[in-house]
Amino acid sequence: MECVFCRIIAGELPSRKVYEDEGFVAFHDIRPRAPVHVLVVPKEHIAKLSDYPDTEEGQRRLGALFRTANRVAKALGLEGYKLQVHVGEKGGQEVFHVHVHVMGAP
Ligand code: DGP
Repeated sequence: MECVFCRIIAGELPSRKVYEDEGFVAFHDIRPRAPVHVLVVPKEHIAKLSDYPDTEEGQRRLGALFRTANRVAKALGLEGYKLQVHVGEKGGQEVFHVHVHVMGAP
């Protein structure tokens, strides 16, 4: 397995996990840019946000990603926060497994 986030999800690499359910996991970013900076990651491997199919099913999965990001922010006690997604190399994406950055201060 080459994808670093798939390896974290599989438990092959360590992470500071803050949330997990059947479809998603959230863990602290290794290079935090805010007092609280976690990544919300779907367990399914999908390389980038723009790869979600433009179908009802694709939109449901995309919606679930953002609903989970809100749930994680709430669980971390963040009243206000920033959600960030880098899409593609030219969008600053480094890890090609979809993830939402959740950044804020408790
Ligand atoms: P980006 O692809 O640019 O949206 O950001 C990827 C983020 O993932 C970056 O902020 C650093 C973080 N990251 C990269 N590798 C690891 C890792 O092995 N563990 C953790 N916890 N975070 C990582």
